[in-house]
Amino acid sequence: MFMNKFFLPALVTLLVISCKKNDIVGVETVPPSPLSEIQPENEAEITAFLSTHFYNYESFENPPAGFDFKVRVDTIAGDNKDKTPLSQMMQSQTISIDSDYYGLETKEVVDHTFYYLIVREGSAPLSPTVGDSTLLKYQGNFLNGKAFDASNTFIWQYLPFTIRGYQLGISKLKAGLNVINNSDGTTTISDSGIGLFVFPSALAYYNSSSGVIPAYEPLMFTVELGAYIKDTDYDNDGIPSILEDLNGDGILGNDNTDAEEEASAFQQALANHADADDDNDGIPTREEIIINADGSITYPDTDGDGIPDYLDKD
Ligand SMILES: [Ca+2]
Ligand SMILES: [Ca+2]
Ligand SMILES: [Ca+2]
Ligand SMILES: [Ca+2]
Repeated sequence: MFMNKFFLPALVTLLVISCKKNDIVGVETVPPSPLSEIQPENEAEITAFLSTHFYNYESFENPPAGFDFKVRVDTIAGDNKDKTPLSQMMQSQTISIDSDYYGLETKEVVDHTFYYLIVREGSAPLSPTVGDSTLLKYQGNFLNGKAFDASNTFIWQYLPFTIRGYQLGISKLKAGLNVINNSDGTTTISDSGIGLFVFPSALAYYNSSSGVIPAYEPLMFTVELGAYIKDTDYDNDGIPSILEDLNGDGILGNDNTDAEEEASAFQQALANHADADDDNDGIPTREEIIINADGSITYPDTDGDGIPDYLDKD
Protein backbone atom coordinates (compact mmCIF):
# COMPACT_ATOMS: atom_id res chain seq x y z
CA MET A 1 0.00 0.00 0.00
CA PHE A 2 1.22 3.47 -0.83
CA MET A 3 1.96 5.45 2.27
CA ASN A 4 3.20 8.97 2.01
CA LYS A 5 4.98 10.27 5.10
CA PHE A 6 2.54 13.12 4.82
CA PHE A 7 -0.10 10.92 6.39
CA LEU A 8 1.87 9.41 9.24
CA PRO A 9 0.79 11.98 11.86
CA ALA A 10 -2.79 10.95 11.17
CA LEU A 11 -1.99 7.30 11.73
CA VAL A 12 -0.41 7.80 15.14
CA THR A 13 -3.29 9.91 16.42
CA LEU A 14 -5.03 6.89 17.85
CA LEU A 15 -7.64 8.63 19.92
CA VAL A 16 -9.76 9.68 17.02
CA ILE A 17 -9.26 6.48 15.09
CA SER A 18 -12.49 4.85 14.14
CA CYS A 19 -14.59 1.89 15.03
CA LYS A 20 -12.86 -1.16 13.58
CA LYS A 21 -10.20 -1.00 16.22
CA ASN A 22 -10.55 -4.18 18.22
CA ASP A 23 -7.07 -5.08 17.07
CA ILE A 24 -5.50 -1.96 18.56
CA VAL A 25 -3.64 -2.66 21.77
CA GLY A 26 -5.39 -1.32 24.86
CA VAL A 27 -8.88 -1.20 23.37
CA GLU A 28 -11.49 -3.29 25.11
CA THR A 29 -14.97 -4.08 23.87
CA VAL A 30 -17.97 -4.56 26.14
CA PRO A 31 -21.01 -6.66 25.09
CA PRO A 32 -23.00 -4.31 22.86
CA SER A 33 -26.40 -2.85 23.78
CA PRO A 34 -29.05 -2.14 21.11
CA LEU A 35 -28.92 1.26 19.39
CA SER A 36 -32.51 1.97 20.46
CA GLU A 37 -31.48 1.65 24.11
CA ILE A 38 -28.40 3.88 23.97
CA GLN A 39 -29.70 6.55 21.57
CA PRO A 40 -32.33 8.06 23.94
CA GLU A 41 -29.83 8.11 26.83
CA ASN A 42 -27.21 9.90 24.75
CA GLU A 43 -29.78 12.31 23.30
CA ALA A 44 -31.05 13.26 26.78
CA GLU A 45 -27.49 13.88 27.95
CA ILE A 46 -26.68 15.98 24.89
CA THR A 47 -29.81 18.14 25.02
CA ALA A 48 -29.31 18.79 28.76
CA PHE A 49 -25.73 19.83 27.99
CA LEU A 50 -26.70 22.14 25.11
CA SER A 51 -29.35 23.94 27.15
CA THR A 52 -27.03 24.59 30.11
CA HIS A 53 -23.85 25.61 28.28
CA PHE A 54 -22.70 28.45 26.06
CA TYR A 55 -19.54 29.30 24.14
CA ASN A 56 -17.50 32.51 24.00
CA TYR A 57 -19.59 33.90 21.13
CA GLU A 58 -19.12 37.48 22.32
CA SER A 59 -15.37 37.20 21.80
CA PHE A 60 -15.94 35.90 18.29
CA GLU A 61 -18.39 38.73 17.53
CA ASN A 62 -16.06 41.45 18.83
CA PRO A 63 -12.59 39.91 19.08
CA PRO A 64 -10.54 41.55 21.85
CA ALA A 65 -6.89 42.36 21.10
CA GLY A 66 -4.83 39.19 20.99
CA PHE A 67 -7.87 36.88 20.92
CA ASP A 68 -6.76 33.35 20.02
CA PHE A 69 -10.03 32.37 18.27
CA LYS A 70 -10.34 29.30 20.45
CA VAL A 71 -13.82 28.05 21.23
CA ARG A 72 -14.42 27.88 24.97
CA VAL A 73 -17.54 26.26 26.37
CA ASP A 74 -18.73 27.02 29.91
CA THR A 75 -21.76 26.52 32.15
CA ILE A 76 -24.56 29.09 32.16
CA ALA A 77 -24.42 30.20 35.80
CA GLY A 78 -23.31 33.07 38.04
CA ASP A 79 -21.85 35.93 35.98
CA ASN A 80 -22.75 33.96 32.86
CA LYS A 81 -26.37 33.31 33.75
CA ASP A 82 -27.69 35.48 30.89
CA LYS A 83 -25.68 33.87 28.12
CA THR A 84 -27.46 32.31 25.15
CA PRO A 85 -27.33 28.50 25.38
CA LEU A 86 -25.80 26.34 22.69
CA SER A 87 -29.22 24.78 22.12
CA GLN A 88 -30.39 28.06 20.56
CA MET A 89 -27.36 28.32 18.29
CA MET A 90 -26.55 24.86 17.03
CA GLN A 91 -27.81 23.25 13.87
CA SER A 92 -28.66 19.59 13.72
CA GLN A 93 -28.77 16.79 11.20
CA THR A 94 -30.48 13.41 11.47
CA ILE A 95 -28.23 10.44 10.75
CA SER A 96 -29.82 6.99 10.39
CA ILE A 97 -27.56 4.29 11.75
CA ASP A 98 -27.97 0.62 10.90
CA SER A 99 -27.27 -1.89 13.67
CA ASP A 100 -25.28 -3.93 11.12
CA TYR A 101 -22.63 -1.22 11.20
CA TYR A 102 -21.76 -2.35 14.73
CA GLY A 103 -22.68 -6.00 14.15
CA LEU A 104 -25.44 -5.81 16.76
CA GLU A 105 -27.88 -8.66 17.39
CA THR A 106 -30.93 -6.41 17.55
CA LYS A 107 -31.56 -5.56 13.89
CA GLU A 108 -32.79 -1.99 13.52
CA VAL A 109 -32.17 1.38 11.94
CA VAL A 110 -32.21 4.18 14.50
CA ASP A 111 -32.20 7.92 13.83
CA HIS A 112 -29.52 9.86 15.70
CA THR A 113 -29.07 13.61 15.95
CA PHE A 114 -25.75 15.20 15.07
CA TYR A 115 -25.33 18.76 16.42
CA TYR A 116 -22.97 21.26 14.86
CA LEU A 117 -22.14 24.94 14.96
CA ILE A 118 -20.16 26.81 12.35
CA VAL A 119 -18.42 29.28 14.66
CA ARG A 120 -16.46 30.90 11.84
CA GLU A 121 -16.83 29.99 8.21
CA GLY A 122 -13.44 29.54 6.57
CA SER A 123 -12.65 31.55 3.48
CA ALA A 124 -11.72 28.70 1.13
CA PRO A 125 -14.37 28.19 -1.56
CA LEU A 126 -15.09 24.52 -0.82
CA SER A 127 -15.30 22.04 2.04
CA PRO A 128 -13.40 18.75 2.33
CA THR A 129 -15.27 15.49 1.85
CA VAL A 130 -15.25 12.74 4.47
CA GLY A 131 -12.61 11.09 2.24
CA ASP A 132 -10.01 13.86 2.38
CA SER A 133 -6.79 14.52 4.28
CA THR A 134 -7.13 17.60 6.45
CA LEU A 135 -4.74 19.95 8.23
CA LEU A 136 -6.32 20.96 11.51
CA LYS A 137 -6.19 21.70 15.22
CA TYR A 138 -8.74 19.97 17.42
CA GLN A 139 -9.84 19.33 20.96
CA GLY A 140 -12.09 16.52 22.18
CA ASN A 141 -14.13 16.91 25.36
CA PHE A 142 -16.52 14.86 27.40
CA LEU A 143 -19.78 16.65 28.14
CA ASN A 144 -18.62 17.19 31.73
CA GLY A 145 -16.06 19.60 30.27
CA LYS A 146 -13.00 17.40 30.66
CA ALA A 147 -10.71 17.33 27.63
CA PHE A 148 -9.46 13.90 26.57
CA ASP A 149 -7.36 14.73 23.52
CA ALA A 150 -6.13 17.79 21.64
CA SER A 151 -3.65 19.16 19.17
CA ASN A 152 -2.91 22.86 19.53
CA THR A 153 -0.72 22.87 16.44
CA PHE A 154 -1.85 22.00 12.93
CA ILE A 155 -1.54 18.30 12.14
CA TRP A 156 -2.62 16.17 9.18
CA GLN A 157 -5.47 13.71 9.66
CA TYR A 158 -6.95 11.46 6.99
CA LEU A 159 -10.66 11.63 7.82
CA PRO A 160 -11.69 8.03 6.90
CA PHE A 161 -9.51 6.83 9.81
CA THR A 162 -11.35 9.02 12.32
CA ILE A 163 -14.76 8.65 13.97
CA ARG A 164 -17.88 9.44 11.94
CA GLY A 165 -19.16 12.44 13.89
CA TYR A 166 -15.76 14.03 13.54
CA GLN A 167 -15.62 13.43 9.77
CA LEU A 168 -19.12 14.76 9.36
CA GLY A 169 -18.43 17.95 11.29
CA ILE A 170 -15.21 18.73 9.45
CA SER A 171 -16.89 18.18 6.08
CA LYS A 172 -19.17 21.12 6.97
CA LEU A 173 -16.26 23.53 7.47
CA LYS A 174 -14.37 25.49 4.89
CA ALA A 175 -10.59 25.78 5.12
CA GLY A 176 -8.50 28.93 5.54
CA LEU A 177 -6.24 30.80 3.15
CA ASN A 178 -2.61 31.86 3.24
CA VAL A 179 -0.78 28.93 4.78
CA ILE A 180 2.50 30.18 6.28
CA ASN A 181 5.13 27.67 7.43
CA ASN A 182 6.99 29.38 10.28
CA SER A 183 10.70 28.87 10.92
CA ASP A 184 9.93 27.15 14.26
CA GLY A 185 8.07 24.38 12.42
CA THR A 186 4.58 25.64 13.25
CA THR A 187 2.02 26.71 10.68
CA THR A 188 -0.06 29.87 10.63
CA ILE A 189 -3.23 29.96 8.54
CA SER A 190 -5.57 32.93 8.23
CA ASP A 191 -9.37 32.76 8.01
CA SER A 192 -9.57 29.07 8.88
CA GLY A 193 -12.93 27.41 9.48
CA ILE A 194 -13.87 26.87 13.12
CA GLY A 195 -16.60 24.50 14.28
CA LEU A 196 -18.12 22.89 17.36
CA PHE A 197 -19.67 19.42 17.12
CA VAL A 198 -21.59 17.35 19.66
CA PHE A 199 -22.67 13.84 18.76
CA PRO A 200 -23.91 10.54 20.24
CA SER A 201 -21.68 7.54 20.83
CA ALA A 202 -23.04 5.76 17.75
CA LEU A 203 -21.17 8.40 15.70
CA ALA A 204 -18.09 7.89 17.89
CA TYR A 205 -16.82 4.70 19.54
CA TYR A 206 -20.20 3.22 20.57
CA ASN A 207 -19.58 0.07 22.66
CA SER A 208 -15.79 0.26 22.46
CA SER A 209 -13.73 2.04 25.06
CA SER A 210 -10.17 3.21 24.66
CA GLY A 211 -9.00 3.75 28.22
CA VAL A 212 -9.95 7.38 28.66
CA ILE A 213 -13.15 7.23 26.60
CA PRO A 214 -15.76 4.91 28.14
CA ALA A 215 -18.24 2.95 26.04
CA TYR A 216 -21.46 4.74 24.94
CA GLU A 217 -19.98 8.17 25.57
CA PRO A 218 -21.31 11.18 23.62
CA LEU A 219 -18.47 13.53 22.67
CA MET A 220 -17.84 17.17 21.83
CA PHE A 221 -15.12 18.42 19.47
CA THR A 222 -13.90 21.86 18.54
CA VAL A 223 -11.95 21.96 15.28
CA GLU A 224 -10.04 24.58 13.35
CA LEU A 225 -9.67 23.51 9.73
CA GLY A 226 -6.62 25.09 8.11
CA ALA A 227 -6.34 23.23 4.82
CA TYR A 228 -7.16 19.98 3.07
CA ILE A 229 -6.11 18.01 0.02
CA LYS A 230 -8.89 18.18 -2.52
CA ASP A 231 -9.76 14.75 -3.94
CA THR A 232 -7.31 12.98 -1.62
CA ASP A 233 -6.24 9.65 -3.16
CA TYR A 234 -4.96 7.80 -0.10
CA ASP A 235 -3.90 4.57 -1.83
CA ASN A 236 -2.56 6.47 -4.87
CA ASP A 237 -4.48 4.22 -7.27
CA GLY A 238 -5.69 7.13 -9.37
CA ILE A 239 -9.22 7.21 -7.89
CA PRO A 240 -9.95 9.85 -5.21
CA SER A 241 -10.86 8.17 -1.91
CA ILE A 242 -14.36 9.62 -1.86
CA LEU A 243 -15.10 7.90 -5.21
CA GLU A 244 -14.20 4.56 -3.64
CA ASP A 245 -17.32 4.80 -1.42
CA LEU A 246 -19.09 2.44 -3.82
CA ASN A 247 -22.35 2.16 -1.88
CA GLY A 248 -22.46 5.94 -1.40
CA ASP A 249 -23.25 5.81 2.31
CA GLY A 250 -20.51 8.26 3.33
CA ILE A 251 -18.56 5.47 5.04
CA LEU A 252 -15.36 4.48 3.25
CA GLY A 253 -14.52 1.57 5.52
CA ASN A 254 -17.37 -0.68 4.32
CA ASP A 255 -16.55 -0.92 0.64
CA ASN A 256 -14.13 -3.78 0.11
CA THR A 257 -14.53 -5.50 -3.25
CA ASP A 258 -11.97 -8.26 -2.58
CA ALA A 259 -12.87 -8.97 1.06
CA GLU A 260 -13.22 -12.72 0.42
CA GLU A 261 -9.90 -13.03 -1.40
CA GLU A 262 -8.10 -11.05 1.30
CA ALA A 263 -9.59 -13.22 4.02
CA SER A 264 -8.78 -16.53 2.32
CA ALA A 265 -5.19 -15.39 1.65
CA PHE A 266 -4.83 -14.20 5.28
CA GLN A 267 -4.14 -10.71 3.94
CA GLN A 268 -5.07 -7.60 5.89
CA ALA A 269 -8.60 -6.48 4.98
CA LEU A 270 -8.18 -3.22 3.11
CA ALA A 271 -11.22 -1.21 2.11
CA ASN A 272 -11.05 0.07 -1.46
CA HIS A 273 -9.94 3.59 -0.46
CA ALA A 274 -6.82 2.02 1.08
CA ASP A 275 -6.28 -0.75 -1.49
CA ALA A 276 -4.25 -0.12 -4.65
CA ASP A 277 -5.53 -3.36 -6.28
CA ASP A 278 -9.23 -3.27 -5.52
CA ASP A 279 -10.19 -6.57 -7.17
CA ASN A 280 -7.08 -8.52 -6.10
CA ASP A 281 -6.29 -9.64 -9.66
CA GLY A 282 -2.63 -8.64 -9.40
CA ILE A 283 -3.09 -5.69 -11.75
CA PRO A 284 -2.96 -2.35 -9.93
CA THR A 285 -6.20 -0.37 -10.12
CA ARG A 286 -4.19 2.47 -11.66
CA GLU A 287 -3.52 0.26 -14.71
CA GLU A 288 -7.19 -0.73 -15.06
CA ILE A 289 -8.56 2.80 -15.34
CA ILE A 290 -7.90 5.69 -17.73
CA ILE A 291 -7.13 9.10 -16.28
CA ASN A 292 -8.02 11.64 -18.94
CA ALA A 293 -6.10 14.83 -19.66
CA ASP A 294 -8.74 16.93 -17.86
CA GLY A 295 -8.42 14.78 -14.73
CA SER A 296 -11.66 12.89 -15.22
CA ILE A 297 -11.59 9.09 -15.02
CA THR A 298 -12.85 6.55 -17.53
CA TYR A 299 -13.57 3.07 -16.20
CA PRO A 300 -13.15 0.49 -19.01
CA ASP A 301 -15.38 -2.60 -18.92
CA THR A 302 -13.62 -4.92 -21.36
CA ASP A 303 -16.00 -7.89 -21.15
CA GLY A 304 -19.11 -5.68 -21.04
CA ASP A 305 -20.59 -7.33 -17.96
CA GLY A 306 -21.36 -4.02 -16.28
CA ILE A 307 -18.50 -4.35 -13.79
CA PRO A 308 -15.56 -2.02 -14.53
CA ASP A 309 -12.23 -3.79 -15.02
CA TYR A 310 -10.72 -2.47 -11.79
CA LEU A 311 -13.47 -4.20 -9.78
CA ASP A 312 -13.85 -7.22 -12.07
CA LYS A 313 -12.04 -10.36 -11.03
CA ASP A 314 -12.67 -12.33 -14.26
CA1 LIG B 1 -19.40 3.06 1.88
CA1 LIG C 1 -9.50 -4.74 -0.48
CA1 LIG D 1 -8.43 1.61 -4.26
CA1 LIG E 1 -6.83 -4.92 -10.16
